[in-house]
Amino acid sequence: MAEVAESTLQDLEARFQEGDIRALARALTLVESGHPLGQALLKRLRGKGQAKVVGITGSPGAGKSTLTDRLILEARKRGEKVGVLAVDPSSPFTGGAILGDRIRMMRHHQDPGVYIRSLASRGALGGLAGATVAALNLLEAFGFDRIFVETVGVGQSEVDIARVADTTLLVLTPAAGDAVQAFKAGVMEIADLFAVNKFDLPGGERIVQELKSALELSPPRPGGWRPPIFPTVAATGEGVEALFEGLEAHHQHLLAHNLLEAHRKERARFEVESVIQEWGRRRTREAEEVIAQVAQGLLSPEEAAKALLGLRPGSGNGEGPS
Ligand SMILES: Nc1nc2c(ncn2[C@@H]2O[C@H](COP(=O)(O)OP(=O)(O)OP(=O)(O)O)[C@@H](O)[C@H]2O)c(=O)[nH]1
Ligand SMILES: [Mg+2]
Repeated sequence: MAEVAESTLQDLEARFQEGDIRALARALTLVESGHPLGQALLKRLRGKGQAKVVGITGSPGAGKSTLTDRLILEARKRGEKVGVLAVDPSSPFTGGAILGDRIRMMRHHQDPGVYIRSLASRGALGGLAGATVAALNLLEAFGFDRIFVETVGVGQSEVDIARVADTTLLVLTPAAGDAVQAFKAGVMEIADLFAVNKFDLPGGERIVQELKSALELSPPRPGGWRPPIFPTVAATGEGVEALFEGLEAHHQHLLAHNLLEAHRKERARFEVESVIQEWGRRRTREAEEVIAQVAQGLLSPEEAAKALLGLRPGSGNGEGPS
């Protein structure tokens, strides 16, 4: 690395370690844009800090941001420093998400113990971008006690969030079909806790009963955890304190059963996979000729992949690199 970059890196790292919030903001921007300086900083900071990472997912408009806003209050009451990542899926029907999140969590902007950042999840095929996890690692290194990651549950992202967070909260509403959706998409298995939000609307009790029956049939979780269900009205704050206690109980469960380390390993695995995916995509974009040969039947996809990844032609069993 060039001399100038090294001193820039040292300067940024020093300010970051001093707790300068502008250094954090700068680092996040660097990481989000994939700038090498961001990666270099992250490498130095990795493993510093240990936050309770809570993933909050659910269908668009379920009240995730409103609920997060309330959960921040609960965390602050307990003296925790809180970081929030709101992942905008960049999809047409949540186009206003970033502005919405700002408005819904605005009251915290004067609070130096709270940092809120919206991120675009572009680049990860509708999933949680590797850059999001990098941002999460930065927040953790900055010394936040608790980090909330809000993602809209469309497609892959709720499965991804469960791999990245220690605790995954699925937000449902009495809206018709919400619970059914959850069963269908298999997100039942990834949620550690459920919030049935908008409990002020009709149908909440029914959803709770449906969830209970479904959970009785679902396989036991590591350490014997049984996902609890919390009725909430995020709009007024009703039920949020109990929900926060539930998050805390799950964290204690992870500690008591030595499960935190497995979560951290899964997060690392997710990060490595994200990098491999991104490299693979980049390689493929640059390899028009090889792709054309596959299209013409001159190469098999496996042969092409091996060539692009720089693996020996004979390696593996024909189904993948070994
Ligand atoms: N009736 C009622 N409305 C609520 C409740 N919680 C949130 N809302 C409203 O639901 C709408 C969506 O809330 P958000 O918090 O933005 O939902 P979200 O899940 O973050 O939405 P996206 O990030 O766009 O997916 C807003 O108009 C909220 O005021 C609740 O408990 N009851
Ligand atoms: Mg939101």
